[in-house]
Amino acid sequence: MKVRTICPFCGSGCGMYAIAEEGKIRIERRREHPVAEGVLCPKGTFSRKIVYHEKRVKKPLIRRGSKFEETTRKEALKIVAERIKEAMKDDPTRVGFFASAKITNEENYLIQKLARAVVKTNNVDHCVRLCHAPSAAGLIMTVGSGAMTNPIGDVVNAKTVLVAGYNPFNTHPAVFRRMMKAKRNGTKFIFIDPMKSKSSRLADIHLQPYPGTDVVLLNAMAKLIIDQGRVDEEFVKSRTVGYEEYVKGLEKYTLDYAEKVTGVPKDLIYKATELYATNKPSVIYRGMGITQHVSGTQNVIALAMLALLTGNIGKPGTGLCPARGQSNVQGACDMGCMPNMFPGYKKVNEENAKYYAEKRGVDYVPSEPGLVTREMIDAASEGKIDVLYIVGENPVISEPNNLSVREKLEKAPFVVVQDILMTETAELADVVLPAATRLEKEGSMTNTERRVQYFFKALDPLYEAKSDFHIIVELAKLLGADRNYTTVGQVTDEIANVVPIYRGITYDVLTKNEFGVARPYDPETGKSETILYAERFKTPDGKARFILPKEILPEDLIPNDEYPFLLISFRLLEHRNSGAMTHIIPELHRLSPEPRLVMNPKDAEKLGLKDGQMVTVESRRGKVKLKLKVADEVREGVVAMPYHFAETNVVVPHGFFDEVVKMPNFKGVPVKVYA
Ligand SMILES: Nc1nc2c(c(=O)[nH]1)N[C@H]1C(S)=C(S)[C@@H](COP(=O)(O)OP(=O)(O)OC[C@H]3O[C@@H](n4cnc5c(=O)[nH]c(N)nc54)[C@H](O)[C@@H]3O)O[C@H]1N2
Ligand SMILES: Nc1nc2c(c(=O)[nH]1)N[C@H]1C(S)=C(S)[C@@H](COP(=O)(O)OP(=O)(O)OC[C@H]3O[C@@H](n4cnc5c(=O)[nH]c(N)nc54)[C@H](O)[C@@H]3O)O[C@H]1N2
Ligand code: SF4
Ligand SMILES: [Mo]
Repeated sequence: MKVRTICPFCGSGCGMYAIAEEGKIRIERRREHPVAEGVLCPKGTFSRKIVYHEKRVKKPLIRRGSKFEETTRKEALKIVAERIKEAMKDDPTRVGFFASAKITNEENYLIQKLARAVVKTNNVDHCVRLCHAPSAAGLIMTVGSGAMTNPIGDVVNAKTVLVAGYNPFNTHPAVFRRMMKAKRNGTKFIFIDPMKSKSSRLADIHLQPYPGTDVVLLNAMAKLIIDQGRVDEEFVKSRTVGYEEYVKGLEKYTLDYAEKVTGVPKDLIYKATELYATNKPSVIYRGMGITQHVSGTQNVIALAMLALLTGNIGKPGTGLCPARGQSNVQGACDMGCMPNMFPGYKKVNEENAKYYAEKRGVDYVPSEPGLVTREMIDAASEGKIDVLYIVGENPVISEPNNLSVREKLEKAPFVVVQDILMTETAELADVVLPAATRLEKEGSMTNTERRVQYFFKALDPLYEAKSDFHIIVELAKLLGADRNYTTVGQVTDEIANVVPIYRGITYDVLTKNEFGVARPYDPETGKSETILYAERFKTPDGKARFILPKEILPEDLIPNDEYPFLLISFRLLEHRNSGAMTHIIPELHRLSPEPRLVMNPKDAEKLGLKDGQMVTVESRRGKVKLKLKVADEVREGVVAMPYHFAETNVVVPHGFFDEVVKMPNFKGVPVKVYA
């Protein structure tokens, strides 16, 4: 049967067809699909190989000593339910859930509903904590809501595109394709990235700051816009508040200061600022180079300030575009899989807790924020969490100082992993529940441009796998909840009813619109708000906020004589995140089978190191040995490793966080390198 599905990898949300044949899957392109446009990158095409892979978790497993034993799902879920009940009796916050950016809106909605309405804890989070949590927080503070303002196709309407800490050639090929189209039409590009990449070949101006210094660079750009009288005064007056205070705070950000801190020549900063502020409309795209820092939220705010100063928001070709990483990270956030947010970004507090309790027909849901991912892992190892339930995440690779995550999960009293594959994290679990892959289930997902799309099942789950939907519903019933869903669509409709930003996005609407609809959607007119903030911001008074971004650089994150380089991580086209889903696909794995350290030729020469030799890279927290690649892809003073190997997060220390959202400082780690 040929069905419409969505690629399971990045947040572009390319539509494709899947055809299940005897023991094989075929993927076909969808020429008419507005995101994919009939093109799929290699990961999309090879995603079919996961379904029949030998690394699939085939049966429920239960730990007996150092080994796993196969069991039935009934037995496994009974044990899990008993452990949860025991923990709940004592204190519901002794249970914690990792939801997942790889699963559907319905599944994420049900996980947080299970946590909040049944178990009664707000301990629910997911990989957004390692990804775009600062984007949501920073944008909510400034413009009132946290998603991309303009659709990806709108980039062709921009005259200038500012790309900060983002490499879409590798990470969102569907976005990059549109940027190339814009380039061919004469659009100018500014890149802010310490690395050169296939993406930055688009750059007319490329600023290569020291990692972690973006706030200083961006504040200097803002000051220059003001000093040169290039502020859109009408916009600032009618649509914003806090301008005067903000301007006062910018005094110290001269071009000289910015050059000194960031290492970017001041004439380049000048030219880039001039281009962004005058060659309008201008849009800003950004990624992990902006968010994965102790100053992640501040970086997000600093970029938003440029858009507010120049009125580059609320119109075609403008906007603030945090390109969301995983296929449904936007949806997992929208559904409230965060410890401090109910669905629809309603803050966890008394008032909103009452609203959700009423909507869910329960006596109460907790009004105290819960723990973030890493805090749950720590709490489990310290005996403060009894049951840690991890759905579709691989923290043993993806969290900083991942060797300590391994130790902590080994110490944790009871860990459940619900995954499609036997990952490094699943290996440490007490119970492993086999989940169905994307092609074995249905549901809705929300891509980076807020497009909510419904996809269908190409084949029944193999082995004893069940969809995450099915498993979570079964578990909730065992915990005494009333969950009489017979179809996924019933939950889609519940979301349309309960989650304000999904109002009207029912099963019926989604299945009738084969390319989905963007949220927010007006069921009366059948139209979506594809460009946000045309007239009002989503703040209570409708105005955007000027906020002075803070410069945050702890002493221990500044290079010194002992640790003279700053290490960053980046993504390869052929691999995905922890590598769980791409190292098992031979066609992808063999393109990059091992990690490498990229170093600038000048630095290599100074250290007497040669391309291809083995080197040790050592931070204050850990060291690994790997091959050296000498290339001018990276600026002097900086070294870079692809993220998709266990080695990277052995070196990245735990303990440096963004103070607003607790995002770990993945990028910009002082290290030494030696033979
Ligand atoms: N092929 C592939 N695609 C993916 C993924 C994948 O793993 N592989 N993962 C998905 C996910 S989850 C996400 S979140 C997205 C991420 O997509 P991107 O944000 O593009 O990811 P990265 O390559 O980690 O980081 C982007 C850039 O930030 C730069 N950078 C590092 N430090 C700094 C800094 O201090 N300042 C500035 N300005 N730049 C800096 C790096 O050099 C790099 O070029 O990709 C998604 N798509
Ligand atoms: N050093 C460094 N570390 C980083 C980053 C970095 O740039 N540098 N980036 C961070 C970012 S942006 C992110 S998003 C995180 C990602 O961190 P993780 O989310 O932990 O990594 P993934 O490899 O994406 O995990 C995917 C898991 O989901 C499972 N899965 C896939 N589909 C399904 C499904 O339908 N159901 C279930 N139950 N499971 C499924 C896969 O088998 C796999 O185990 O890593 C972060 N860590
Ligand atoms: S661009 Fe993203 S969604 Fe599209 S095929 Fe590639 S990985 Fe999949
Ligand atoms: Mo991500």
